[in-house]
Amino acid sequence: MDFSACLAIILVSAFFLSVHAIPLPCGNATESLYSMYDYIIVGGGVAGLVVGNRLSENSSVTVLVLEAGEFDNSEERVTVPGFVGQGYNPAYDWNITTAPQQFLDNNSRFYCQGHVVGGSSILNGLVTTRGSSADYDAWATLGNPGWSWRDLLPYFIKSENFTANIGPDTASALHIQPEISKHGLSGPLQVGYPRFFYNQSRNFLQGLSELDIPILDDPNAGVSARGMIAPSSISAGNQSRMDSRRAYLDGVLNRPNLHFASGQTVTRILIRTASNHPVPPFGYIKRAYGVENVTCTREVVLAAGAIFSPALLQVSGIGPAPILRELNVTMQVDLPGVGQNLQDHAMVGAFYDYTIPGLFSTRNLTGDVLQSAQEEYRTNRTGPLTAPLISAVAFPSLRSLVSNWSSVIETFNSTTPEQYLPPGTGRHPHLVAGFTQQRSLLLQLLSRYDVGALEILADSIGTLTAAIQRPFSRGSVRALSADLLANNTTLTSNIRLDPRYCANPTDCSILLAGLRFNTRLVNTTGMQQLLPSPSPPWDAATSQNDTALIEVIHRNLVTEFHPCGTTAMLPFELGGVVDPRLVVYGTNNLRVVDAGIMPIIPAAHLQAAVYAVAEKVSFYFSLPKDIPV
Ligand SMILES: Cc1cc2nc3c(=O)[nH]c(=O)nc-3n(C[C@H](O)[C@H](O)[C@H](O)COP(=O)(O)OP(=O)(O)OC[C@H]3O[C@@H](n4cnc5c(N)ncnc54)[C@H](O)[C@@H]3O)c2cc1C
Ligand SMILES: *[C@@H]1O[C@H](CO)[C@@H](O)[C@H](O)[C@H]1NC(C)=O
Ligand SMILES: *[C@@H]1O[C@H](CO)[C@@H](O)[C@H](O)[C@H]1NC(C)=O
Ligand SMILES: *[C@@H]1O[C@H](CO)[C@@H](O)[C@H](O)[C@H]1NC(C)=O
Ligand SMILES: *[C@@H]1O[C@H](CO)[C@@H](O)[C@H](O)[C@H]1NC(C)=O
Ligand SMILES: *[C@@H]1O[C@H](CO)[C@@H](O)[C@H](O)[C@H]1NC(C)=O
Ligand SMILES: *[C@@H]1O[C@H](CO)[C@@H](O)[C@H](O)[C@H]1NC(C)=O
Ligand SMILES: *[C@@H]1O[C@H](CO)[C@@H](O)[C@H](O)[C@H]1NC(C)=O
Ligand SMILES: *[C@@H]1O[C@H](CO)[C@@H](O)[C@H](O)[C@H]1NC(C)=O
Ligand SMILES: *[C@@H]1O[C@H](CO)[C@@H](O)[C@H](O)[C@H]1NC(C)=O
Ligand SMILES: *[C@@H]1O[C@H](CO)[C@@H](O)[C@H](O)[C@H]1NC(C)=O
Ligand SMILES: *[C@@H]1O[C@H](CO)[C@@H](O)[C@H](O)[C@H]1NC(C)=O
Ligand SMILES: CC(=O)N[C@H]1CO[C@H](CO)[C@@H](O)[C@@H]1O
Repeated sequence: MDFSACLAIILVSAFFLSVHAIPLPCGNATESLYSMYDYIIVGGGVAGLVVGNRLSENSSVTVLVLEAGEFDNSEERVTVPGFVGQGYNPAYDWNITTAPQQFLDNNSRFYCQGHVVGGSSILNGLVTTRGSSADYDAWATLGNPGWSWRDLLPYFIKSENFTANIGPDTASALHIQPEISKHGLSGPLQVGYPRFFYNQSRNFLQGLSELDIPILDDPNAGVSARGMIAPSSISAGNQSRMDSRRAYLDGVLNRPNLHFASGQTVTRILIRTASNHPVPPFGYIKRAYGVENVTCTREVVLAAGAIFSPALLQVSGIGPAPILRELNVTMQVDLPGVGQNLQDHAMVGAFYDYTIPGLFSTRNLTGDVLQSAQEEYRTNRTGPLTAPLISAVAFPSLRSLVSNWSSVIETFNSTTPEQYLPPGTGRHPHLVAGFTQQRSLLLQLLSRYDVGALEILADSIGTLTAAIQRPFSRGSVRALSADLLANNTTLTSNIRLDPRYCANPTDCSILLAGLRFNTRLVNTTGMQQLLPSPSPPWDAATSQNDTALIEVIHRNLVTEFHPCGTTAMLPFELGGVVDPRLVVYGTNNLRVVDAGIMPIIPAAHLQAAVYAVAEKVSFYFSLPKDIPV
């Protein structure tokens, strides 16, 4: 980052401590007593702001958060739930483009990620789902003691202030009967329901019931493989977006020991050797002593998200040896997993066009109708603009999607673990070993009745989107230049993001099963009341033609923007990057805390889990660290 800009910000901000013009030298046990900051957090998104808040609760430590983006201006485009999903918000986006998707149609995909204080929680769809207990039990099974559902539940609760906020009639019509003991009532993040629901949600739930998919009363209580009205990250009273900035930062900016600098793009972590005793297999343990250009720390916390954190590690000398060599950076730690194991929820929307006369949908929100909805929202905080784009969803199990579910599993089981991993660095023996374990877990999970395989998302106009929840494909992220700002461009043009959607064709087959399921769903009595009138390729004829549908999937596949897994919490021999306290292997004071640490993606929208992970690790900071040996 540019030091003069940082200094300017520091000087104009009343809440900053006086700053030493010359950074104090680092290098011995007393360094924290001399340093400007005890903790430097890179990235002020979901995880970074949680950690910044919790660490600075202790007034005896100093914390600096560096965020590349700026503060939003509380524009209605950001805060009003009804405007979510109506086009992206360019001012707050990194504008990433993926590598051409060779297993689809060879086209790149646009990839939204928040470049703003609050990160992607300023852009996201507000959907708040935790997933199933099985999702987190899988994390523990993969070699991460302390990360099962039971271990994480207290932190889901800690982050949340849940208010159902709906009347008894709506509650019973929409099956909203929360299990209060599984919810937080005093956490920073407000979670609740909007004051308006589109009637089509009822048709969707009825249709699911007709197909023997029951509806959950509380989708966040540990079982999620059913239909549901998902809660939203909105404040109950205001009916406006709740994000990590409003939940975790705005209220604590006046803490004298918490410094926040926006507009600061970190380009490298400064790393040196910590001791002269080598620890196999890492060699000399490394220590992070700052970022360019702020120095002296107790710890550096990387919270730049699943795409930027691994790229920052690589340019700082921590990553797969062949990539470090290509980047021509000094190798600090040879960690094959950095930037690998990328997982995401790929999706395809099918449009059935509800044509029943008098239907009210988001399509009606134009002209005078929009104007009066805006007036109603501004005056009363009621009406259609309180409703997010998506709240009616389902996470059906593979068994409930397709009758030949076991042959899908067998097809996958007949492949070898390395077959579909990225070639070269992606097939390092550690990564193959790690994926082998993930694979057997995936097979177990997909055989269960109570675990979702796919998400179906219903909007009000007739789109039923199918999103793969347990992908078998693995992608990668890598820095293309040791200088992330090389060629006078932004970070994003010096990073290659390749999700490798459907690298394993089983993923596209499961999406196909989802689209087939949708044709059954729109054919139910509940859904037929909406008079769906699909045109090709969603009409009856095409939807029976698998060849045609696979072509459509390849052409139309996009994403829920849920990147994770690229700095996985896994044992080192399984391609792990961080240990169960989220300390990077081979270092003694560098942590990663963001979606990248998820070893295997949960069948859920990710934000609730990221908040919980960050709450949990905040507790670990007070404990002595395990130096991995
Ligand atoms: C369009 C969209 C819709 C989504 N919808 C939902 C949804 O409805 N429900 C849900 O649960 N989840 C949703 N998600 C996902 C969810 O928002 C993310 O999983 C979550 O925000 C990830 O948190 P994070 O802390 O890992 O990263 P982020 O929240 O993205 O934060 C990373 C931060 O680091 C900053 N940063 C990156 N590089 C640097 C650098 N070099 N220097 C300084 N700062 C840097 C970024 O600007 C950003 O602020 C959505 C995401 C997107 C993009
Ligand atoms: C530790 O660092 C301080 C500040 O740089 C220095 O004054 C002191 O001599 C150092 N002590 C040791 C043992 O190196
Ligand atoms: C993304 O694009 C928009 C619109 O072109 C621009 O305003 C914004 O600054 C870009 N974001 C970054 C990080 O460059
Ligand atoms: C939790 O939400 C309720 C209802 O909106 C509100 O009254 C209360 O102040 C909130 N508590 C916290 C700690 O934010
Ligand atoms: C690699 O770095 C060394 C030393 O910093 C430099 O001399 C050399 O030119 C670099 N090579 C490339 C290909 O950039
Ligand atoms: C919504 O708009 C459609 C036309 O696009 C119209 O047929 C319908 O009656 C409108 N719904 C309401 C409730 O006004
Ligand atoms: C706000 O609510 C009041 C009371 O229900 C109602 O009379 C008024 O018309 C509403 N205002 C708007 C702009 O909808
Ligand atoms: C996968 O195949 C192995 C043998 O190759 C078999 O032992 C195992 O039961 C299979 N698993 C599933 C879920 O079919
Ligand atoms: C980057 O910009 C600087 C100053 O504008 C210029 O001197 C340099 O040549 C540019 N580098 C590249 C690779 O375009
Ligand atoms: C930067 O520019 C040089 C010279 O134009 C080019 O060779 C190199 O590939 C570019 N790097 C990236 C990351 O685009
Ligand atoms: C729709 O339902 C009708 C009768 O309920 C049935 O004959 C038809 O095959 C179904 N179509 C699909 C695509 O499931
Ligand atoms: C199915 O779709 C493919 C590709 O679009 C097409 O070539 C084929 O004729 C279709 N089959 C039938 C039976 O319509
Ligand atoms: C403006 C400034 O101080 N830039 C420095 C940042 O740090 C790098 C190396 O760590 C120096 O080369 C720059 O001069």
